[in-house]
Amino acid sequence: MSEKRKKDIQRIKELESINLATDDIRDDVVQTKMKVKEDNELLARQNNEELKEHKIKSVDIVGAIGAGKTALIEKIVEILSEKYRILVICGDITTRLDADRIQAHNAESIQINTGRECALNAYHIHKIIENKDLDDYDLLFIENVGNLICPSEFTLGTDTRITVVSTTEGEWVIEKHPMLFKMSQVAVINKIDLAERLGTNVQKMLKDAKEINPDIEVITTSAKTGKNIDKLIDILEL
Ligand SMILES: Nc1nc2c(ncn2[C@@H]2O[C@H](COP(=O)(O)OP(=O)(O)OP(=O)(O)O)[C@@H](O)[C@H]2O)c(=O)[nH]1
Ligand SMILES: [Mg+2]
Repeated sequence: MSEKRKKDIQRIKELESINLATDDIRDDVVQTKMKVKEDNELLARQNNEELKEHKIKSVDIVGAIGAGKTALIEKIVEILSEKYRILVICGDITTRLDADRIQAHNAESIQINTGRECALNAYHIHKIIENKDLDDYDLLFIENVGNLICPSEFTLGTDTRITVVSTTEGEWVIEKHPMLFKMSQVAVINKIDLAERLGTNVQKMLKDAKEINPDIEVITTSAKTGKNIDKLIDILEL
């Protein structure tokens, strides 16, 4: 085992020691978790290759509960549904609410109910794309389960990941959840229409995102008023 891997395992053991049962099984649990992550990465790469083979551009949207992920997708598909054949996959613990909202904007949508799982994984997406005729689509959006932590464990195989937070979550939300910003290409600070009334320090949020990931594109939007939705579409090169 390489020194780097040993260090990784030690770090995970320290971080997770409270959650893990007893010393004798701790190594096994850590190894299993790492294996699950590796397998997920492999499948995510396969998903991406398959989507690319069919010339499908793909974007997944992660973010806190209620930050406006579905509302943003509704606005985006409203604008793009004439130009692209769009498939939207929505992840939620239960219900078909988000898929139904999106379907009303002329985009085919599929709901995955994850039950007790707090994020989608590459296998969920793999199961859908292997059962679809991918020649029927140009663009895929995936809305993950509302959560700022779990989706960082699993990539899905999309070209671009967007992390969405909103002004209602307070100006510390980005600083407190760095993982998803590190692995995303775009950060959206939504509900900008409410920032003034709430007194949220949006400048701090913009600065935090850039400090965590200097390469990330950061944009403020309002899915309610439509502000900067066109700019977001430009950033996504759609
Ligand atoms: N004022 C304002 N409200 C918004 C905005 N975007 C979304 N909302 C509202 O915020 C609530 C949650 O929006 P959703 O789009 O359901 O959020 P979500 O991130 O998809 O939520 P989950 O899928 O449950 O995690 C709804 O009542 C939206 O109408 C915005 O930019 N401004
Ligand atoms: Mg939603």
